Amino acid sequence: MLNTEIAKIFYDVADIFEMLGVAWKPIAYRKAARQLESLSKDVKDIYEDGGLESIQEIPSIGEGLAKKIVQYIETGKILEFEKLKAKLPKGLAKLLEIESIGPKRAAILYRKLKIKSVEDLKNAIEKNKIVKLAGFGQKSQQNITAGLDIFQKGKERFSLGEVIPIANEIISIIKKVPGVEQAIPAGSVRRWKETVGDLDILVISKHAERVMDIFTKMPSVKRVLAKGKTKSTVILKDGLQADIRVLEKKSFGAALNYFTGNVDHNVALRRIAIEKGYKLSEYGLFNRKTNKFTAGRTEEELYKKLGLSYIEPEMRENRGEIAAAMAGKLPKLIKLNDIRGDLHTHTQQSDGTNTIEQMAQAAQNLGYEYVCVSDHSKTTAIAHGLDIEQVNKQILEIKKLQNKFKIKILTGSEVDILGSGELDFPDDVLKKLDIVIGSVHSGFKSPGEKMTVRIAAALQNKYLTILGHPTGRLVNKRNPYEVDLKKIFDVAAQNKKIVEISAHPSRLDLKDEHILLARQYGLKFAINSDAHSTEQLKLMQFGAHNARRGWLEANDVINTYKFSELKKFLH
Ligand code: DGT
Ligand code: CA
Ligand code: CA
Ligand code: ZN
Repeated sequence: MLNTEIAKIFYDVADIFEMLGVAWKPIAYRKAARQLESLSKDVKDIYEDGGLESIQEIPSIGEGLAKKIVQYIETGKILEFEKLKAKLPKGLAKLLEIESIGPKRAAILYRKLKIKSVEDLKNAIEKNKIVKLAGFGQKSQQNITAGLDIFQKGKERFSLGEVIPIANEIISIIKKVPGVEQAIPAGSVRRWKETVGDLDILVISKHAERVMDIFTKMPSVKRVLAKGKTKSTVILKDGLQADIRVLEKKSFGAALNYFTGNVDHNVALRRIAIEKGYKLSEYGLFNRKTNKFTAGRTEEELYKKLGLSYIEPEMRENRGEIAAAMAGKLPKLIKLNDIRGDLHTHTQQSDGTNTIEQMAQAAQNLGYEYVCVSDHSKTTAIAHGLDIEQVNKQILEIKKLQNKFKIKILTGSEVDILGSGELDFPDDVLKKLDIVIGSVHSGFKSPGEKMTVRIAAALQNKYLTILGHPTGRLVNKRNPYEVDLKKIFDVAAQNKKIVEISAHPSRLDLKDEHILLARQYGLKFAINSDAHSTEQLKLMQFGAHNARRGWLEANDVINTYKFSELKKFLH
């Protein structure tokens, strides 16, 4: 939708004006951006139906902004924004990607210390300069240092959410090359690891040269690092490195296994092969004495020959999966298809972009049996949280809408867990809702003990159903808040609370290791998209694969239940 694109530009413009010290414009631009995000109709349609005038009729959008929107609709660009961007030093915008540096602070750093890049920032910290700035101090410098650290680590690895669409596009290009029988991503992408170092693609084809030609000439390629007969490496325009290998059909399983990894899993497999009198390589499983090829066409036959049940890629991290496969005790992993509903979604009534009706329709189109509307509660002001009156109204609206739909629409709320551990709504409001998701949205830097007490208190609220994104971390951006997770899982289990696996690729919270830990407490999980638009409902796949990395079965996850079972469970 154009609305979200333009809103993003407006948010950026607001940031830039703020950095430049311009007074009221940032507020106006942000207000307009929020307004655009909450429109249910595409501005393009509004414009086509009613011209510039009808754009001007949108609240918070005056003539000036309306003209800019029209310019974007017609040309895909806003000239003034391009000029504005050019005014700023290039590195400055990068600073905003660092947690705990907003536009205001970036502006101060720029004006007072001439910091205009991440490099400058590093130097300033080393020279202890930020401590001395008015309004900053020791604590701020520490926070900025921590943010910088995560930012730099994040630059080395891409988030899976960025890589999957790129991988899919490359695969579809390669599959169209004449003679290609198979093309598939291997490596960390096939294991659905949350971050990716580089993309590895494996291909079966008799005409390797054709594949090499097309691969190195894709429009998305920035630089060809190596082009061989069966192997090439490129750097894509967004900085991701991609490797491709064309292989023989006969040993494709062995190669797929080798290049899927991870390395530790591979090493363990090789040891088992040796114990059994074989030699395992990317070319196949061979008899050690006679060198005779024994297996390698498929991964399944490889594992079988090694005396193991088939291990799904998401489990191949050498975290006990080999022992489990040897004992025939692997879990039967959950599949995306097992998911029957989404229990955490937002509408335009808080910070989403679509109406309840649109969200319900989209969820129904995905084949779901149920969907829960869980807008924010009032304390999350930046997300336009609902107050009590608005929640009551929303419940009635949902009841009315239900008649129009086959899909069950559950009433819910993503309620803030306040600093005190209380929930943001009184019990008599919570009581009316089908699902209450309690989430922490503030005080991320409070000491572990305090956070643990806070969340544990919330888990004791009778009406809380799900603990939302339980660690608050953001992939490549923010570490989990300090909290005693064992304690939290213990309290959750005692109080029969569900823990969430937020499927959004920027969250994936709980992360895989934490799912493995939570599992030991006998907890049940809910995998939720936390969709803020109809499109984002599709992010569920990231949650499902993340759950597989945490060894979960369908039965561990409540939104695989049929609606009747879910209802029983919730009571
Ligand atoms: P990444 O790219 O850092 O996200 O992680 P991977 O797992 O994709 O690693 P990558 O691209 O370096 O290599 C792909 C796979 O190839 C890796 O998962 C296992 C295999 N592999 C790479 N180097 C070695 C090695 O030295 N020994 C063994 N046994 N396997 C290796
Ligand atoms: Ca890789
Ligand atoms: Ca690689
Ligand atoms: Zn949410």
